[in-house]
Amino acid sequence: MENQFGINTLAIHAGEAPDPATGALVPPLHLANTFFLGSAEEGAAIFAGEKAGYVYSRWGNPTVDILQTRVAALENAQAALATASGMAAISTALLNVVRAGDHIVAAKAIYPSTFHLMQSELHALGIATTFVDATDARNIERAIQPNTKVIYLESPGNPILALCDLRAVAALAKSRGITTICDNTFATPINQRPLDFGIDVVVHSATKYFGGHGDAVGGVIAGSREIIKRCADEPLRFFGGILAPFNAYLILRGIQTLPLRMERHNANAFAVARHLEKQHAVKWVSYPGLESHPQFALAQKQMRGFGGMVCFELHGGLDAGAHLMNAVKLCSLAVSLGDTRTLIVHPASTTHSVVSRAERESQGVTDGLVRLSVGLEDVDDIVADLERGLD
Ligand code: LCS
Repeated sequence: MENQFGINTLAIHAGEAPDPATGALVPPLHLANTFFLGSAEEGAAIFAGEKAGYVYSRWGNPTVDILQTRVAALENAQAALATASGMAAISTALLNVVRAGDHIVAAKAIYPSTFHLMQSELHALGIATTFVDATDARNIERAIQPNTKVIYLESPGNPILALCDLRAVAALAKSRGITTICDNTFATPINQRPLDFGIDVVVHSATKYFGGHGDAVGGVIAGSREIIKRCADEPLRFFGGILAPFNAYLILRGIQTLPLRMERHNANAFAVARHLEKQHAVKWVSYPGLESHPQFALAQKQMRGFGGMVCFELHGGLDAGAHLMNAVKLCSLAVSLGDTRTLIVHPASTTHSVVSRAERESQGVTDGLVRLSVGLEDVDDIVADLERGLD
């Protein structure tokens, strides 16, 4: 199907067929934990891998399978694997490759829980990480050690929207036999497809744009058949971070409108970013579609749209950030992103409060930084709400 249809069609149809039992066009929600094996002989054949069949929902579920096929089609991947959350996708993708004694090179301007996972949890398992400014591939190259097994990227990165040159990093990693993993949550496959640039594995928090309505936590890994099979058969099956079928159903429902929603997210965020650039209270704005973005040229090269995330620095630091959070009415003061509604957050006091001040500032997360997940409302209403706060 991937080769025949455009991305709008795939978002609606990939992985689906009318239910053979009923003809229902909406994918059935299979809640069964366990599946009838038929007979001792059929059961043995399924267990031996000689016959296809579901056994137990932690090993595979028909509703979850539809989501996996759909995301694989959107990311131009051979296969995909759904997980309980974005963090489950990231930890599964990493633990699929790294063992005690191995080393990771990671972009430093990334989602703080991912940073923590590597810096603390994986560190405790004997897996070391060097964090670098990944906006320059040469910094990644310099950090590679003989035991480096993974290069981990997030582009655009959370929250300051720094980009990584996906093609350059993929080429560098391939020449050294290192696996590349890229978190594509902010861009979505509508705006960027890392595998097309040679990246090995894409991870997503499906909690965000995929679901799109703020009502289902989930994650997805996409990559080669071989990598995905290993993730499914080993870390996911035994650490157990699988996606619940109901959340798969909700995320599948969300993905049908992903291309349409991303068009509006892209347009609204662009307009808000341009508007913010003209405000006296704003020191700078980061949005990959603005000419003022330090990697504007790279954004033009590897992104088809620039996404719904905008961040900006207020002149007044912490106090100005707090004032804006309290003054806005339409924008909801809340973490997360990718919802239909506009969400606003002040990272220094929330998402990044777990990161030390020095680390936070080295990632560009200063006291006056504000992050917006621009929603699908009328853009004039979003702008008017922000103006009220900035006044
Ligand atoms: N990757 C990125 C880029 C994220 O922004 C997040 C969550 C995750 C992975 C983890 O996904 P989850 O396990 O929550 O599904 N980002 C959040 C944020 O910026 N605020 O709240 C959550």
